[in-house]
Amino acid sequence: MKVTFIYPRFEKFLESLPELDRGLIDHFIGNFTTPPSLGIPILAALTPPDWEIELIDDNNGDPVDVEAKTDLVAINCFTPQASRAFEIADAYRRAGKTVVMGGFFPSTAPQEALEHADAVNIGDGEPTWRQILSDFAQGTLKRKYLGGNRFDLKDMPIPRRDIFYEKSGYDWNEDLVQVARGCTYNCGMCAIPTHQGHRIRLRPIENIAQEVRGLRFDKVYLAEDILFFPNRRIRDWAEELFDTLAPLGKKYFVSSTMALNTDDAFLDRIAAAGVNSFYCTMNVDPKSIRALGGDTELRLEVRDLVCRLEDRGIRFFASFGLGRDWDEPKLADSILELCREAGIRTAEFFLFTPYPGSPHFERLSRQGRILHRDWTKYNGAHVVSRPLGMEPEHLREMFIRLWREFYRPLEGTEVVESLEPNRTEPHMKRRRARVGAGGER
Ligand code: B12
Ligand code: SF4
Repeated sequence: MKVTFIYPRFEKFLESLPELDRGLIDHFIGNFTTPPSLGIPILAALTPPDWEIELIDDNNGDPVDVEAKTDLVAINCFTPQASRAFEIADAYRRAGKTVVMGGFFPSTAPQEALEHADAVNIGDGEPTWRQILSDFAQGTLKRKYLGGNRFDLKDMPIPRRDIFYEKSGYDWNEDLVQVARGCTYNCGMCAIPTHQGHRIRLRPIENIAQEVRGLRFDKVYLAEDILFFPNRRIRDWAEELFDTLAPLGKKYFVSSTMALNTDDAFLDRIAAAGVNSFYCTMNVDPKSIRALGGDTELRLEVRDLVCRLEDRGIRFFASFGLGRDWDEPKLADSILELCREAGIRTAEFFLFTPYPGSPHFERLSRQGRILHRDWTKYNGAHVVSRPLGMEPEHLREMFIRLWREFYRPLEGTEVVESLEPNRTEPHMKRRRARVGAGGER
C-alpha cells in the first residue's frame, strides 16, 4: 500500500507585500520560508514499514499528479494552506482517490474540511494515524478520528525530517523541534489551546535531547511560547532542559511573549545553552499592551530585557500585531517609539488575523465582522476582518508604514547577519553589506 502526503502551498508573508523593499527585510529577518511543520514528518515516522511513503511538497513546486498510482492521500494544513488543500483534495477525489486531512485547520474547522475530504483527524495524530491506515486497508474508514489533546509526549516519535531534506526549494538551514503542546493562556488570535489543549504537556527532556543530537543543522527552532512561562513547574523543567541542551553545541531560536521569566540566572542559562535569538510576540500579554499604551515603567522593563539579552549575545526580535478593537491610528507611532526607547532593532509587524479555533474568530464571526473566508489570505499580511478603530484600508496603510519606517533608518548601513545577535562586540558577527539594493540572500 502507498500513502501520499501533501504539504499544500501557502502564500508567504512577503509575497503578499509587493510594496515593501524585499531586500532590506529579507536581509534582517529572512524570507519566512523557515522549516515546514512537523505534522507530516511525525506521521511518516509512525507509518508501518509495509506502507510505501511519498511526499508531494507543493511549496517546493512538486507536481501534483492526481492520476499517479497511490492508495491514500494524507493532507496536512494550517489555515493559510486550507484553500489550496481543498483544491488538491477535490482533484484527487474526482480522480477516485481517498483523502484524509489533519493539522490545525481540519482540527479547528472539521466540518468545512469534511466537505473536501473522506476523513478528518481532529487533534493529535499519534493516537489515530495507524488506526486510519488500518481502517482504510480494511475498507472501514470513518469520517472523523478524534486524536484529542491528551497524548503523552513521552511516546512522541522522532519526526522523519529527512523526507523534507531532499527538497531543494527551501533556503532554510535550521531544524524545528517540538518541546511541548498546549497552552494555559488564551490569547485572542491563537488556536493552540483549542487544538492542543489548555493543559501544558511537557516532553521529557531526554527525548528532546536525543532528537536534538540527531539533527542535521546547527540552528534549532524551539517554537513553544510556554518555554519562558514564569510558574514553578515550567521554570524547573526549562532550567533542566537548557542545562541538558548546553553541551550539544547548537544555536537556538526561541519564542515567547513578555509574560516571561526574566531572572538573570535563567537568562545566563539560556545563553550558555546556545540561545541566540529571542522572538517575542508583543501585545498579546498585559505587560506589552501597557508598554505600548505608554506605561513608562513597563517601557523601561522592555528596554532592560532587550539590553540584558543582548549583553548575553541574544538578539531580541519583536513581533507586533495590528488591528485589535482598541487599536487607533496612533498605534504605529507608539510602536516606533517603544522600539526606539527600548533599543529594539529587529522587528516584524503582522495584522491580527482571526484563525478558526481562536477566541478572536468566534467573536468576530458572531459580530459579522469576518470580511471573507479565502483562507489563502489568512497569513497575517491581509486585512480579513473589519477593524473597529479605522477603515480596513487605513489599517493596511498603517501596517505598510510601520514596516517601512522601522527599517528605513537601517537602509544603506552596515547590518548584522540575520539570525545572529546584534550588539556587544564579542558575540557580534558583522558583515559589511549595503541593504536596500536587492539584499544579499
Ligand atoms: C513551524 C511553524 C510555522 C512554519 C511552517 C508553517 C506550517 N505549515 O505549520 C512557518 C514559519 C512557515 C510558519 C509561518 C506562519 N505561521 Co506558523 N507555526 C509554526 C509552529 C511554530 C509549529 C508548527 C508545527 O510543526 N507544529 C507541530 C505539528 C506536529 O502539529 P500539527 O501540524 O498540528 O500536527 C499534529 C496533528 O495536527 C496531526 N496531523 C497533522 N497533519 C495531519 C494530517 C493527517 C492526515 C492526520 C491524520 C493527522 C495530522 O498529527 C500531528 C502530530 O500530533 C506553530 C505553533 C505550534 N506550536 O504548533 C505555528 C502556527 C502553526 N503558525 C501559525 C501562524 C498564524 C503562522 C503565520 C500565518 C502568521 C504568523 N504571524 O506567524 C505565518 C505565516 C507566514 C507566511 N505565510 O509566510 C499559527 C496557526 C494558526 C492556524 N490556526 O492556522 C500557529 C499555530 C501559531 C500560533 N500560536 O497561532 N509557521
Ligand atoms: S499566543 Fe502563545 S501564549 Fe498565547 S495562547 Fe498561544 S501559545 Fe499561549
